[in-house]
Amino acid sequence: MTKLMLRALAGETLPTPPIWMMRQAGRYLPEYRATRAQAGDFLSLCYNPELAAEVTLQPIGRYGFDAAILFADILLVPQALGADLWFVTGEGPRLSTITTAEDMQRLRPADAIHERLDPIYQTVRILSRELPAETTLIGFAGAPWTVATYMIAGRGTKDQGPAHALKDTDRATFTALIERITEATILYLSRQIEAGAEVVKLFDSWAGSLKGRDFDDFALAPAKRIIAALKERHPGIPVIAFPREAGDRYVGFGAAVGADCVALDNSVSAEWAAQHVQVDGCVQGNMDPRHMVTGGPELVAEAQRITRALRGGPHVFNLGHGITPDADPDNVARMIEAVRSA
Ligand code: 1CP
Repeated sequence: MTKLMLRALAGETLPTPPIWMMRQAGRYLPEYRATRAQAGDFLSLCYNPELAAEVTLQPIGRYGFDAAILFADILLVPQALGADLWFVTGEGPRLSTITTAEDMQRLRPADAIHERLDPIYQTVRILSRELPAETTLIGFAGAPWTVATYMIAGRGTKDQGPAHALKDTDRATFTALIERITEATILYLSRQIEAGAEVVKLFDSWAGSLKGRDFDDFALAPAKRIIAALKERHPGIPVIAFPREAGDRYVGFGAAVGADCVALDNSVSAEWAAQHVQVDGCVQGNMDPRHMVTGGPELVAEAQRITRALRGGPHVFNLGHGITPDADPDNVARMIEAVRSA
């Protein structure tokens, strides 16, 4: 019996969709906070295979999700390429910046990443051994544009201004950076697959700020190249692409990049997605994560509305973005119950 998640990704229309949740291992869970404290800090947790596997398994044990996502971060790739990375409590990530050709020259070659990322592959190996038989293991990486926005600005930004500025004023440096991240991402995801990841997801969290040709060149083209390379090395590996806030560019995106599933953020309606995106294949999403904070009858109604709207084709139930630290863990159980009884 094939796992529910893999059946949906293969294009099967199911009576009940598989369910998992972005950031399902995270600060809203007391057991996550305890393990993170034991590790010392967030990055130490990412690089500790036993503890990273433990936090990945926590939401599976508590809720019985259909998929587990490797506990790591998209910013480990920049660090493996030689950028400095640290987290400021209450603020978020900080990195040394890449804004000139000289900065680019100081980065390490793509194939040097494994040295630093080896503990991540070890986490995947532990998980592929320890996950329940019905649970699918998802590996992931950031898409090149999103990773580049952090490497150029040295932090998270509202409008990705510094990355747009480099793109528009020093195209050669910008495209060299996109190229380096693309190569590193292919190598990184290949190793995750070899270690036991059964699906990989590409997070392009800031795809929505790319417009027109920029979207084609820096969201679509790199995703297409990464997916083609992964499928050549690992025939049949399912890939989920998440061009967050792509809006009308969601239409045709999955087919254009060769993804098996397109993850939807909550700025598009499930009804619209059923008509315009799911016609091409599996979609994932897309409940607003704020319902995990507010709960109540609205949570149940929303989970059931989305499930029903996407019931006519292959669907993986998820949120439109990560669950937030202020969410109530009981609301997660209510969401799962609502989806499974819709
Ligand atoms: O304090 C803490 O414990 C850290 C909070 C945290 C967590 C739980 C960060 C810092 N990263 C993670 C884990 C993480 N990040 C996962 C693990 C698996 C899971 O989902 O359970 C994944 C898939 C990510 C992916 C990620 N990291 C993205 C893409 C998805 C998205 O949320 O849009 C991005 C943009 C990041 C960068 C990042 N890492 C952490 C934070 C707070 C951020 C966002 C920074 C910002 O833009 O301000």
